[in-house]
Amino acid sequence: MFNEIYKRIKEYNNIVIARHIGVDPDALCSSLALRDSIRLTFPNKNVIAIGSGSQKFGSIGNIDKYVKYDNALLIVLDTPDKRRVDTAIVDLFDYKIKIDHHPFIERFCDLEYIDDNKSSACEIIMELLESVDLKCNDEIAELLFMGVASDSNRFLFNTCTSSTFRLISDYMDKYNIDLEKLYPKIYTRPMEEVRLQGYISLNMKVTDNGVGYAVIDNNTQAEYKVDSAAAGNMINNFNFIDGVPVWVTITEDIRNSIFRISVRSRGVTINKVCEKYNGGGHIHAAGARVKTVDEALSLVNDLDKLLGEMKNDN
Ligand SMILES: [Mn+2]
Repeated sequence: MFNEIYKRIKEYNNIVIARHIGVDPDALCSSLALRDSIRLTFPNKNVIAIGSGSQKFGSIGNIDKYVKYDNALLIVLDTPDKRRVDTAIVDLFDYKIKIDHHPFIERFCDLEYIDDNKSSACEIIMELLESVDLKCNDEIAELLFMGVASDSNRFLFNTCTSSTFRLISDYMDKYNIDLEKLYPKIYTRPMEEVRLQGYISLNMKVTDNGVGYAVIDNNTQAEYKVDSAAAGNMINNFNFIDGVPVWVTITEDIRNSIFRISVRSRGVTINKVCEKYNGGGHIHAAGARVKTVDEALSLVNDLDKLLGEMKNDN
């Protein structure tokens, strides 16, 4: 499959690389790394990596403005379904390739490479670059490292396999990856977010069966001077709470009149519940969007029931 992907990259002079909305370091780094690798290998091609900008991750690299090319190849990274593709009008392209590590949702590309056992889209791009004649350099290697480190929450998850560590090791042998220089690019946060984290810690409620949840409404976001995206990104900071194997943030997004729900878990499959509420994701990291707090609390209740059933089974 990597050879087929490479063949298409070689064939097209205009290549647009897209990724999911609500950008995170894996989506951003995989698209910038693949763009820079294709540019390095084929300096005469037009290659752009598009999507809405990100202030938080601005220091990672520059996103390109969307250009409508004729006869273009679209490569969608880290995105399982068409409605979550950021900016690119998918149907405008001659040929479409998807490279993803999310559980399969729908087919919308001509060629789809999906491996949901992988830690990150960046890990798949690492393999791709090692398998075909696409070039790499220190900067590209650093981007790929950041995506793997970020999506695996610094190698916490079982998606990190011997193959992940072998790839990281290979890249560290071949390229200069400066860990102390790159971690601040993905982990530096404003003091307001740290203070909001304190608010969530103090206000998290825990259901009978161990679902921790916090509602971060618009007033709270205003009080702590954070936006809804920043508030939603807090979720990964609440792992390893004793007696709380599932934890949830419910963030009001007043601009879109919705509540964004982020769910994380240890050892509990939570994406199926999220799918019932206009969402989905990985088995231990998923999300949903609902219109009201009541719907969000109903999702929390479903997760609580799930934990209750698991307790009864044991
Ligand atoms: Mn990812």
